[in-house]
Amino acid sequence: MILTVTINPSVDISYRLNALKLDDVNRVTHYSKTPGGKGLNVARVLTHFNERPSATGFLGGALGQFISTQLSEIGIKDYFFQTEKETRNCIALLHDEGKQTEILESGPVIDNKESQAFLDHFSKLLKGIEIVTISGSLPRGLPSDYYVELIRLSNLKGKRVILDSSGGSLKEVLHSEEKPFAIKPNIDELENILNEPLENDDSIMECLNNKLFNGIDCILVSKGANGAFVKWNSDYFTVTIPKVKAVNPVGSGDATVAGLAKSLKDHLEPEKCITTAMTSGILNALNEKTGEINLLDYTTIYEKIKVSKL
Ligand code: TA6
Repeated sequence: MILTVTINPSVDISYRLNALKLDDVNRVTHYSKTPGGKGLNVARVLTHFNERPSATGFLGGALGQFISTQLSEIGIKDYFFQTEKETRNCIALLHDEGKQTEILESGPVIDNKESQAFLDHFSKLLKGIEIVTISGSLPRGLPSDYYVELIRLSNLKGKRVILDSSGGSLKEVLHSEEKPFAIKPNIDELENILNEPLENDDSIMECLNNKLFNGIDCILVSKGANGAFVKWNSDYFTVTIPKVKAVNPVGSGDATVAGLAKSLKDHLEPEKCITTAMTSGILNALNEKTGEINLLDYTTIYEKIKVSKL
C-alpha cells in the first residue's frame, strides 16, 4: 500500500480565463473545486493506477470536511488528523493561452500539541505501508525540519519515502542524517538549494554529486517540457519526452511522484520507474482537471519517452 502525506492540503480552485484583466473584474464560467495539495493530487492519480492509497495530513473546518467527503467518493482512504483550524484554498488561474498564475494560501497555524500528536498518528499509519510520499509545503507553526522526523519514523520501519518539497523543508532534509529514498526537485528548486544556475545536464550532474545528496537513491530532476535528468544510485539518465499541448499543467509534478511511487511499489527496474513517472506527469498535463489522468493515452505516451543511461 501507498501512504500519501499532504501536511498542508487545500481545496484547489481552478479558474479558466481567456485573458486575465488585472485591477478589473474577471467573471468565470469555467472553474473547478477539488481536494488538493500536492499529496492529494498524488493520491488521486494513484487511484487511476488502480491503487487505493491512504492519505494523511491536517484537515479542519468546512473546507476540511469538503475534502473528507470527496475522498471517500474517489477511493482514497482518509487518515487525516483533525485540527480546529480551517484548511486552506489554493487558486490556479489558467489564462492567456497556456499561462498559469497560482495563489497559494499559507494554511492553518498548527500548534505544538497537534504537531506532536500527528507524529504519533503518522507512525501508527505506517503498518502495512510499502511506500510513503511526502509532498508540498508545511503550514505555519511546524518547524522547517518537520519532514526530517517523518522520514526518520518511516526509515525506522523500513518504508521508502519519496519527498517532493522545496525551499527550507527540502534543505533541512538534505542537511540531515535522515534521507528519503527519492526526491523530485524541479530545476528552479535545485538551483535554489545550491544557489547556482544549472544551464545543462553536465551542471545538474555536478550539482547532484554534492555531498548534500549522499544517501538518496533516486533524484529525479524535472525539466518541464525538456524532460528530466535522473541520478539513480551511481547511474545517470537523461530523459526526453514528446512535445504535447498541455491543457492544465498544474499537478504534473505530483502525477510524476504518483507514477514513481506506483512503479517502486511494483518493483520495476529504474528505467521503467522513470518512464512510468514521466508518462504519468504528461498524462496529467493533458487532462483538464488537476491530478487526473486518462490511461487510454498511457501506452502512446509511454512509448515516446526515451530514457538513456549515460
Ligand atoms: O502542484 C500543484 C499544487 O498541488 C496545487 O494544486 C496547490 O495545491 C499547490 O500545489 C500547493 O502547493 P504547496 O507547495 O503549497 O503544498
